[in-house]
Amino acid sequence: MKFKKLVKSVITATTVITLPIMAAQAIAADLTYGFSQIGSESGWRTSETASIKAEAQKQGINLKFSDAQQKQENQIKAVRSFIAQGVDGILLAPVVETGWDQVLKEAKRAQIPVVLIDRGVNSDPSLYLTKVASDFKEEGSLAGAWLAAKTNGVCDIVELQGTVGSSAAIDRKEGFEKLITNFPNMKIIRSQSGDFTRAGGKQVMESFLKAENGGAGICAVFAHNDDMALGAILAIKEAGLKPSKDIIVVSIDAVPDIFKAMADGEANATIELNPHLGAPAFKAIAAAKNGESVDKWIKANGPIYLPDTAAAEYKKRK
Ligand code: GZL
Repeated sequence: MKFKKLVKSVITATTVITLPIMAAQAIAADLTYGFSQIGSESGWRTSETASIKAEAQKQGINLKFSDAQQKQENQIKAVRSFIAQGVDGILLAPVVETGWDQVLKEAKRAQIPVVLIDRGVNSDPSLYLTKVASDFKEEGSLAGAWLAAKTNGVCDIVELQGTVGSSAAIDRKEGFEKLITNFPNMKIIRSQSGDFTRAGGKQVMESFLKAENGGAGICAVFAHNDDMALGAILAIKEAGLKPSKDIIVVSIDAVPDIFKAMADGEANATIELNPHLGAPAFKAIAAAKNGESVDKWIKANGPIYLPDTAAAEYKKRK
């Protein structure tokens, strides 16, 4: 009798737990979101896309995905298409900060909540539900502070900027520059966009090396993302120099390959950028639909990683 009672209570308990989960998934299953993604320009971007798609699948959300190949006009077209399809919510990773007012007004008029993913816009905050993104100024400031400590505040720096006009590039630059103004002997001697790609980082670094006497005048390269840093490392090696020794390499994203470069003694530091932005985005839309207030900025900043833990981190992340 006792065993039967135990089995019965376990079945009841499981049913009690399972039902709400099934109900939640059932509710989620009726949800359709549109996701306008920038592209696949970097390792970080592709892992962010994979993470958001996985989270949607886990929650039983139907996610309509659009890859804009880094073109704003493709993103605007995608958002308009999501509005026409009457989706329940829109995730938008805005490639640049400007030019979104009109399409965000159209989404608002259609009463479809828009969540900015990863980057920001300079539109009125009333036009979107929230922004789920890192504080890029903090990332730039952290990179600058680490470099100042590494070089005792004496360093001529070349900078590989991200996509021109993107909030990530604008704010990382601002944070880094603001920090190094505290050190009179730290200055950015050359700065140009590599568009967040490896090829772009390599090409621009090659031009910096040529312009700076083969690299003799360069103490460090600050790259707005790891992919450009990895391209720069190739250029530094092709110029016959040792990356991380002759030229210090500091960047942002914490993609697996930068950990490999650090473990191989070719890079010095990376700041983690959280790619798992799906769960907080979906939670914000659900909260808004539930009549709850949602912060205008849901931050997701990460720590700095150095060579001492790189091999272990690479093993974990590759
Ligand atoms: C920053 C993000 C940047 C990454 C790059 O949040 O927008 O875009 O740092 C990516 O890797 O291209």
